[in-house]
Amino acid sequence: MNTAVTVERLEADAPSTDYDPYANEVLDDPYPHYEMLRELGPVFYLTKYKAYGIARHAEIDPVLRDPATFCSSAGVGLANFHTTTPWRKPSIILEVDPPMHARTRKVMGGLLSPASINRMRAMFEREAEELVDRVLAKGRFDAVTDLCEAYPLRVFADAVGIPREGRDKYLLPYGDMVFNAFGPVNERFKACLAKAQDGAIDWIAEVCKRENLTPDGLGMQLYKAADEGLLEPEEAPMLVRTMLSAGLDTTVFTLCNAMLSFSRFPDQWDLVHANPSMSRQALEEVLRYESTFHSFYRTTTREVEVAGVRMPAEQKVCVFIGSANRDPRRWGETADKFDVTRKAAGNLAFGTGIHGCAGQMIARLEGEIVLAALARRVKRIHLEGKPVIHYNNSVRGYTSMPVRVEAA
Ligand code: OVM
Repeated sequence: MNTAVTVERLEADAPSTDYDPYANEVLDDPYPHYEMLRELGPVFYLTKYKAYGIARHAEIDPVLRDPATFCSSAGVGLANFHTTTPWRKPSIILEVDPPMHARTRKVMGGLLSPASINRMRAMFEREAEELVDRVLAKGRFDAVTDLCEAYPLRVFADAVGIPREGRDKYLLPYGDMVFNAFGPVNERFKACLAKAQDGAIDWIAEVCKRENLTPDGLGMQLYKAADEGLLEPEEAPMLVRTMLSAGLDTTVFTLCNAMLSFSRFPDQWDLVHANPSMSRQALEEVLRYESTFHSFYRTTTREVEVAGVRMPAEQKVCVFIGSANRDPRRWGETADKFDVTRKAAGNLAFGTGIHGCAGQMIARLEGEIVLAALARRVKRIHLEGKPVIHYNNSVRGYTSMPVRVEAA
């Protein structure tokens, strides 16, 4: 008789899926796919990319709050920097772990704190009014080029303090590459890198230099922090690069997602139009409902168990924050409803934990100001044709969106 005691297996293997998060058909409408991923279980394995995935809010939040186990220094894309050479020098704030991370984050966090950026409010509001004047005069326009791109290219780039010459040509293609690089080396990545190598990468390096920055902008403040010994001299241009990498395409696409959501759900625009002071809350719901940054990775530093699923060390783990923001376990049965009156706080659009978006307050300021300026003067936003999606491996937005605005 066999008397051996069977040891109960407490850990299960992750269910596998051949799902491709980067397929055009998925990017067109990822939400049904996200539901499928959440239903697979708390942790799954992406066979096509040899990476784990997490799509539920309850598991993503603690993963992002445990940088010792789920590190960023091996890159926050699919590529593992321990085995692959990244396309550019790693970021000294994004692609680093504690204790290294704290020093750069502290400087950046100070410059982008609510107190610091409040001084930009008047300039941001003035530019938004001018832009709204212009699009109202037109009546019909392309929301992407005429509004969503135009605004950050003016106000954020001015806030950083880079030259105006070259912005239109190089800033967005550079960010496009940065965000494509968080996915696989697919055709999208290769085509984008070829384009970025045709001027944008060199231009970015040039405008990050001290001599090309305005005296009172955020960029120069990074050099002043270096003068004070808070940063190494070579770290200042690297952090200007971070601002230009993370701060343009993201806010452009967030404005796109706002314009599209309010044209699709005019009853929600009615609420904001009736009460423009709702703009900040409305923007938060846009961020939840249509997360701009959809997914990125961490890398396991040890064998670890999440919700009963074991993952070995040195594994890539994709966190689908666009899915967490639609998870009915967190948001209830109305998770898929765009509702500007809901409490959207706690959404993971800006991530969370020590790497939570350093620029989130300036991003919200831009979004709030544009929405409020529109809310005061626009009664309806009509979609006048099919918006053209901008395919990218980690951010979702548009390249064109024909609209007509009805003046209040
Ligand atoms: C950076 C960087 C670039 C893109 C995104 C980001 C989401 C940071 O260069 O540090 O944060």
